[in-house]
Amino acid sequence: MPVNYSGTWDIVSNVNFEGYMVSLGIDFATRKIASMLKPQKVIKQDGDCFTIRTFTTFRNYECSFKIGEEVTEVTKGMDNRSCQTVVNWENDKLVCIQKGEKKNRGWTHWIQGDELHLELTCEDQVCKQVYKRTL
Ligand code: VL7
Repeated sequence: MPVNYSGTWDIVSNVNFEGYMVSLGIDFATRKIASMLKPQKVIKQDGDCFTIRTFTTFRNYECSFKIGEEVTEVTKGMDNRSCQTVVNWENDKLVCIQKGEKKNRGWTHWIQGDELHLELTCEDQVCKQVYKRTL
C-alpha cells in the first residue's frame, strides 16, 4: 500500500523558518508576521495527483502537481518568484525541486507515525516543520 498524504494537518513545530525566509529575501516586517503563524496543510492526493493547500490567518498558498511532471510555479504571496517545479517519489517521500533564481530550492514531505514532516530548503538554509492530523 502506498502512503496517502491526504488529510488536514496542523503545525506543531517549525525550526529555522526565519533562516528560510531570509534566504528567500522576505523583508523584516513580513518575516515578523509570518513567524507567528500556525499553518494548516490540507492535502488531497489522488494517485499521483496532488493539491497541497497551506492556510494561515495572513496568507494562503496552493500548489497542484502530478508526480514527475514539471510545472511553472509562481510562489504568489511568498517570494513571488517563478520556478520550474517537479515532484517525485523517493520511496514514500515526496521530493520537490524548484528550479529558478534561487539555488538548491525545494522541499521534501514524509510521514512518520501520525506526523507529517516537511523540510523546506533554499540555498544553505533548511526549515524543518512537523504537522499532526487534526482531531
Ligand atoms: C511554504 C512560506 C515564506 C513569505 C507569508 C507566510 C505565509 C503560508 O512551499 C510550501 O509548501 C509546499 C510543501 O507543503 C507546498 O506548496 C509553503 C510556506 C513558506 C515562505 C514567504 C512569508 C509570507 C505562509 C502561505
